[in-house]
Amino acid sequence: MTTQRLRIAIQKSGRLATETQALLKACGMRLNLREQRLISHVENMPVDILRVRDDDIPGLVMDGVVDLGFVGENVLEEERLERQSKGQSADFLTLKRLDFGGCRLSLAVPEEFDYAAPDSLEGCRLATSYPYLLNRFMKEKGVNISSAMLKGSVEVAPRAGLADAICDLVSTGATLEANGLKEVEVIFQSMATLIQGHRPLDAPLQRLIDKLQLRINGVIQAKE
Ligand code: PRT
Ligand code: ZN
Repeated sequence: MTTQRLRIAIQKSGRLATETQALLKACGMRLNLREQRLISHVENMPVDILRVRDDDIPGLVMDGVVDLGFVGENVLEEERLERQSKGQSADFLTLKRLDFGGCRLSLAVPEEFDYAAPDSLEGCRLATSYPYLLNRFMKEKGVNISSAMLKGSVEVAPRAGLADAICDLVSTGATLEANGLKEVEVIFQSMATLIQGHRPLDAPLQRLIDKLQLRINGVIQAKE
């Protein structure tokens, strides 16, 4: 009988990659991620690391393809809302909100736009990579907008005449400023988070997850 291995999805490269890898190493995993492989075996634990686009991580966890995933809450909540709207399963457990990847999903308008409240955007078109989070917010506020889905270059859409305003991730605000935009509303606060699939696992794998969770708590506490 082959021993079962825990499958963990992490971002391959990007804003979460370095800190996720550092956290796993701090938990005692010997990672060898130099090669460009999709799956890497942890040398000293029954763990396989799957390195993918961050957008794929929530679905991989929700579909039970992997057991754990490290992902931004923005991407996670957008996927959950999309699946919910399509009647697809969107279950998962949050094991730990982490201490990196912090950002906010905000509405931003051109400097000269006269913004007072969300209803200032009535009838406007907003460019975003997060249509479900945006539409949930606007629905709550009772404001009718249309959204233009852009996976990248969202911040240039108003100047390019593609949209009146945007809904995008912000951390320092430098990108907005460089594009003549001002942040007017925060609609979602995000951190990186560790999630687990909802299906029960065999006892040895669940024990490994419990151990990992304790170690992550320890690593984060030690930094505080
Ligand atoms: O290739 P892959 O699909 O995996 O990566 P990606 O390009 O989709 O994502 P990536 O690596 O850019 O971001 C991964 C996650 O990091 C996001 O989903 C968020 O959870 C988190 N995060 C934290 C951020 C930022 N901070 C951030 N600043 N994601 C994006 N940004 C963007 C922001 O939209 C702006 O365009 O970075 C730019 C700089 O931000 P400012 O405000 O500092 O100028
Ligand atoms: Zn992505």
